[in-house]
Amino acid sequence: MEKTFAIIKPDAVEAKNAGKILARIEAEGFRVVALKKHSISKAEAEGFYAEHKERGFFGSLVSYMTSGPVYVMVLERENAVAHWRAVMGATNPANAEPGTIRKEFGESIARNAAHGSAVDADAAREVTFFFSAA
Ligand code: 3AN
Repeated sequence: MEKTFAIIKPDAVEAKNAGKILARIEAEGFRVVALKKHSISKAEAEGFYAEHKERGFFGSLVSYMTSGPVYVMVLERENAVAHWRAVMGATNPANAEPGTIRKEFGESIARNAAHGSAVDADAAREVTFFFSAA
């Protein structure tokens, strides 16, 4: 069994889509290992997205991720990292496949409803970023 880290982002929580996204997570066979509603601080957002700090959208990304509460989660199933990325769909909802979370709930590339770790090593780092033990 593999674990991944996921966020239901501020736009989806604000739009009351968190329950629908959680239902989809369960329908996809994930076990929710850990879950908390959390208001991300500026320092946390800057650390979490440090790989993007030179990008033009970094400031707006940090503002957006701190604009309202999120749900942070540890999810487990076989092939969890790749499967959650597939269920989320492409970063830009306009390019996401029909039936994916970002196609259904994402507003734009900047407000795209969900986060998922890109690779195993990121998942391990991201889980420990928000959870002391999982
Ligand atoms: P993903 O979340 O699909 O791994 P990344 O790691 O390239 O995508 O980007 C992290 C986050 O930064 C995205 N989820 C999105 O919210 C934001 N982002 C990425 N590219 C852009 C962009 N061109 N303009 C605005 N925000 C962006």
